[in-house]
Amino acid sequence: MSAGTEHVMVVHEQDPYNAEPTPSALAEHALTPVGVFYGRNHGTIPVIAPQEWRLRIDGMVEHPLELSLADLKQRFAHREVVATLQCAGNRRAGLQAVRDIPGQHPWGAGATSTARWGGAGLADVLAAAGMRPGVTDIEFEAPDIAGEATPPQPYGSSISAAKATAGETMLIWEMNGKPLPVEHGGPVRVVVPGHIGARSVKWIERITAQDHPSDNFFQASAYRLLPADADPARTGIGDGFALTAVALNSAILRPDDHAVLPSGPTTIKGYAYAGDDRGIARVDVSVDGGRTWLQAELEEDLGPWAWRFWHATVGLPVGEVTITARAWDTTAAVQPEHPESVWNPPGYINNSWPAITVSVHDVAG
Ligand SMILES: Nc1nc2c(c(=O)[nH]1)N[C@H]1C(S)=C(S)[C@@H](COP(=O)(O)O)O[C@H]1N2
Ligand SMILES: [Mo]
Repeated sequence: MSAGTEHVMVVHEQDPYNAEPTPSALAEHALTPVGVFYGRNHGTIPVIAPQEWRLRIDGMVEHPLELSLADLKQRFAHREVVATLQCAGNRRAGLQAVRDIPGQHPWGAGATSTARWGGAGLADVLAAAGMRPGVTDIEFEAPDIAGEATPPQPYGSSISAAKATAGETMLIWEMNGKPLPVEHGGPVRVVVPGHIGARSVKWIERITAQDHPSDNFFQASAYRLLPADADPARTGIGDGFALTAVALNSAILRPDDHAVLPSGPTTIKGYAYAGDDRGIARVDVSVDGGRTWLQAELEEDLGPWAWRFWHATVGLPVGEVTITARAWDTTAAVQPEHPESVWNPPGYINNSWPAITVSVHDVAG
């Protein structure tokens, strides 16, 4: 959004603001700078003065709370987590190439970014409110109105009480060591590491402990995985299943798709990520359509909630070359080969093998 980002960001929509960095910009930093971090919004960004911001905690709790930002900072231990946010629509363009998905942004592999987040543990705040027995879900509500929802309503969602009280789930007011910018949810947002980005509710205003999932549109109707033969026009509340953990996925960020390159050794770089209790175990690269594979080198481990950058140096033959990758997670799951096999009507979770095509020229020797 800030000046100077126009060559870095691909803007899908101005308002609501939806933009992703180019693959090569994303590849530059393992901790994504704020000006490069993707933005995914369902409504107009609300501007809330930090002094006026209040968080209500209610529902099945002993002590309903109303907290200011100063209260949050004073009453709870400061914690940090390096976490990747990945939109469920990341890499949708690959599904749209299989079959049209109308009305949805054609996200590339840039609807994923990683930051160091600072704030308070949601578990600590919920403990202060005192959850009553029988709580199964924690609901989040924000003030931004999503026009695409039926009926139009404030953005919201929920996560399980177990995930909400796991140490990694946080209320965040710092991003990469600076106050959380408004476009990423400032003054305060939720960050749910390991879950799809949709659960990390920005501009959080209300947290409700309850015994059922949220009936907000973005929990009950959207961000659900429907079968490939579902008619999106006829689906409704509760169809399919709600997306929670991020599925094992990877992307090739360098070189650029359609790059023209000299023959000889070329370094391929990308990211791999798997949500919740899974880690990245290995990434492989192929330049012959998956007949043979070369193991990539995993770069720095930023912790259990962060993506893993990887690179591999391969010898490229002359001609049109397709470079493919596949990641394995710590349960030995591997990415599916074809986007056809994971196609679904709203176009979520395209975790098929990423591929780019490059034109390789002989260098006179
Ligand atoms: N209040 C609110 N929170 C929200 C959203 C939104 O539109 N409104 N979008 C969600 C989605 S779908 C994603 S992927 C992430 C994106 O966070 P970012 O814009 O900071 O990258 O925020 C989530 N939280
Ligand atoms: Mo998202």
